[in-house]
Amino acid sequence: MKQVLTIAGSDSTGGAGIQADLKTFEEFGVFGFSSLTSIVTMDPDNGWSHEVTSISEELLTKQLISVFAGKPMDVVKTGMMGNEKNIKVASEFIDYHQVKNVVIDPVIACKGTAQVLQPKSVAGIKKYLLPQALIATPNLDEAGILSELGDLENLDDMKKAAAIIHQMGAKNVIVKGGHRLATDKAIDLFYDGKDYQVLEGKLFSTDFNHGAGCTFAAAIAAGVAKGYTVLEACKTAKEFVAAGIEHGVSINPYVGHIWHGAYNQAEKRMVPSHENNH
Ligand code: PXL
Repeated sequence: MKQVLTIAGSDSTGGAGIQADLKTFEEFGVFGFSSLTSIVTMDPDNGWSHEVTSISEELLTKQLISVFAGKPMDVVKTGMMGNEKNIKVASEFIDYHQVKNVVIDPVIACKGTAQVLQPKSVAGIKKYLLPQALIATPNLDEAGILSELGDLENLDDMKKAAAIIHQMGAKNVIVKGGHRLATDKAIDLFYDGKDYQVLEGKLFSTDFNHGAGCTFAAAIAAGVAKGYTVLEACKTAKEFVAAGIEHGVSINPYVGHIWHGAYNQAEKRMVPSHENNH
C-alpha cells in the first residue's frame, strides 16, 4: 500500500487541515500518516474567528521521527505550518529522507481570518518548501503574496504568478481561481514550466466549502502516490473536490464543510454484518 504523510495543522471541526487530508487519503485507498504543526480553534462567540496555536519544533520533530521509522513515504504533503521553525524542520526531514514527491499547499491565511501568517513564514515557505515542491497549490491570494504581484484578477495574472512561483523552485504549480476569481466557472491554472493548462469546472454557489483547498492538495498527493501524472492527479483532485462541495454539509450556524466522502458516496459504504445476516 502506498504511504502518504501530511504535515499540517489540526482543524477539530473536521473540514480542513490534517482531518481533511487523512479523510481524503482514505478515499483514495492510500495509507495516511500525519504530523501536526499547529492546532486551529474557532470561537463561536466571536464571529467564528480562528486562532492558530503552534506546536513546538521539538514535538514536530518527535512526530516526524515516528513517521519515518519505517518504509519511506511515497508522497509528503504540507499545509499550515504554524511557524518558521516548523517549516525548517519539515524541510530538513524531506531532504534527509530524499522524498521526491512533495505537494506544498502554501497555506498563508485561513478563510475567516484576514490575518496573514507572520511574514517570516511566507519567507520560509519560499526559501525551504517551494524548492522541494513537485507541485505547489496556492489559491489566488497565496499566489499573489508568494509572487509579490499583489491582487490577481484574471487568467493572465495567474499565469504570471505561476511562472514566478515555478522560478522559485516548484516543478509544477496550480493556481486555484476558485470563487475568488470573478468568473462563473471554477478555473485553475496549471503550469509545468513549459505549458499552461486551464482546468475548468462547475462553480457551485454554496458557502459549504470549508476544507476545499486542503482536500484538493491532499487528493493530488494521493493521486501522485497512486502513480498518476501530476496533471492527471490535479484533474482527478478537481473532480473529487467538486463532488465534496456539491454535497457540502452544514456543521453549525457558522460554517459548512465539503463532504470528503462524496465522490465515492462513502455514507453508503459501511454495511454492518448484522444487517447482511438477515
Ligand atoms: O483552509 C486553511 C486551513 C488549513 N489548515 C487548517 C485550517 C485551515 C482553515 O481553517 O484550520 C488546520
